[in-house]
Parts: sequence; C-alpha cells; structure tokens
Amino acid sequence: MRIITFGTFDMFHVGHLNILERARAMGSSLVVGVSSDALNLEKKGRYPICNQQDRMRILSALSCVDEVFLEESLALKPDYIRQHQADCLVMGDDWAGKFDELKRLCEVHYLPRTPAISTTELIEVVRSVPQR
Ligand code: C2G
Repeated sequence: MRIITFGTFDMFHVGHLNILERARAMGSSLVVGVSSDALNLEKKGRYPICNQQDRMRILSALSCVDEVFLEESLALKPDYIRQHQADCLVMGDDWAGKFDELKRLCEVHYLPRTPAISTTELIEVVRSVPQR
C-alpha cells in the first residue's frame, strides 16, 4: 500500500518524525508533499523559518521517506493522490475530518499528534531565551 502525507515540516522536530514513521509503517512506501514557501504565506501569513529546498532535503534524507515533492496548493490534493498512485492519505488529527471528501479516492486516516511540541512553540522558546 502506497501512503501519502502532507505538511510544512518547518524546524523539523520529533512530532514530525513520529507521524512520518507511523505513516510509513502503515504501508510499503511513503511519499511526502512538502508545503511550498508560497503556500505557507497564503495559509499562515508568514514564510517558514526554513525554506522549501532545505525542508525537502531534510525529508528526503529520512529512511522512512521514499519520495518527496512540493505541495503548491491545498486544492490540488486529489491530483497529487492520483499522480503518486497513493492508496492511503495519513494526516495528524489537527486535520481530523478536513480531508474526508478524499475518501472517494483513497483511504484517509488521522493519527494522534505528538503532545507538547510544535514549530510555533519552538519559535516561542527560542524567542524567549535572553540575549547575552
Ligand atoms: N504533527 C504531529 N505532532 C506534532 C506536530 C505536527 O503529529 N506535535 C503532524 C501534523 O499533524 C501534520 C505533520 O506533522 O500531519 C506536519 O505538520 P505541519 O508541518 O504543521 O504541517 P501543516 O503546516 O499542518 O501542513 O496540506 C496540508 C498541509 O500541508 C499541512
């Protein structure tokens, strides 16, 4: 079974690794759509800390990831699923219910997020460290 997932994976952390490893374990291959810098500006109002080339390089280097491509639009998910012949979409449960319409194309599963870690919290922690 071919698994597909999507995300920004900015300031890559253990919550990202956990969901990728769990997604990969559900099938025989894992393809990851990495949100482009422009898509992030559109959906979050800011650019990621790490640019799309670097984020894609980090994901490509992981043993649980078989293939990486750039996700340029949220609306193109059906096309990406078809292009990559994915049988199953896996996302964190912060997206629960949001992609249910794609069940006409493939299985859709939402996995529990890793608690107490996020890119936003990492940025806040780094910002709060006193300057020397
Ligand atoms: N994640 C997780 N646990 C965390 C943080 C993130 O399981 N503590 C998961 C998210 O649920 C998501 C994946 O890691 O499935 C990537 O998270 P983000 O980089 O925050 O992705 P996001 O910006 O939500 O982009 O098309 C959908 C978007 O591209 C998703």
